[in-house]
Amino acid sequence: MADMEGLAQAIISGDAKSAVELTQQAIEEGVGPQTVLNEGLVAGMGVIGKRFKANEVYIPEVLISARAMKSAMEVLEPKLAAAGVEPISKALIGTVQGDLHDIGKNLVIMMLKGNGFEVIDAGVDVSPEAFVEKAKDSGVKLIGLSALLTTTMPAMEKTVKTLKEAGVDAKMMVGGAPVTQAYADKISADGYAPDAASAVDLARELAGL
Ligand code: B1M
Repeated sequence: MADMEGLAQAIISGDAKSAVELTQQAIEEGVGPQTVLNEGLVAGMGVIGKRFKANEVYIPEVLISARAMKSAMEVLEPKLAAAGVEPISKALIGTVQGDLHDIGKNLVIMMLKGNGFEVIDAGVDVSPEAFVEKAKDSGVKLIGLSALLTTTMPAMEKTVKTLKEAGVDAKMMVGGAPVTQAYADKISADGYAPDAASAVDLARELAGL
């Protein structure tokens, strides 16, 4: 029987092998990929986040959990993507310059893919100029910026400004733990989403769907 608690625990203890096995097992048993994502992977990472904040675990443990989550995500991603048929729109998403956090960004990407978007993953530590280049090359009409550090939020503002100055005609959505609606308004982004599920709703709205 699908073991979501065990999967969350595998993420917490950073056991990539079990995380992958339990993810595969759940999918084989017909558990929906979004349930596996929310009740297993995100739940486990949430616990690690709280423990990290309370100084109960440190960066190496967090990193090991993050790797376990990434491995399980590799199994889950095609299943989420398979839920979509033809891409309903195309988006470019990356973590801003100076910021290496990519778990939230990857979740947003997976959720968007699972909801029928084609997504170009720009990666992490993406400079404003690299965003401009990728946006122009791909012709996307939707760009997503993620930031997890208060110190990289200015890079988010700079990226929005640089994209606009370069004449990139795309809607820009922002997110990440320290980002707020007020900040999105301040930097003239087109929208803010607090989590991956709302990011899908926002992306649909900004894409005019
Ligand atoms: Co970092 N880190 N970290 N870290 N880390 C935080 C963010 C921190 C809050 C921890 C803390 O002190 N309590 C803190 C930031 C403090 C601040 O700025 N206010 C912090 C720090 C300080 C640092 C370092 C500076 C630590 C150091 O070296 N001294 C360093 C910086 C490295 C860098 O980026 N240059 C660092 C490093 C790391 C690791 C490498 C160890 C690892 C990252 C691994 C990886 O991403 N591959 C890591 C992790 C894992 C965390 C915590 C524990 C978890 C982050 C995470 O993945 N959360 C985090 C503490 C915490 O959050 N409690 C912390 C789970 C993820 C699903 O949530 O990313 O918020 P989140 O994404 C959500 C939403 O925000 C939203 O949807 C997602 C899903 O619902 N969302 C979007 C995200 N992007 C979006 C984009 C959108 C829309 C919604 O539209 C485009």
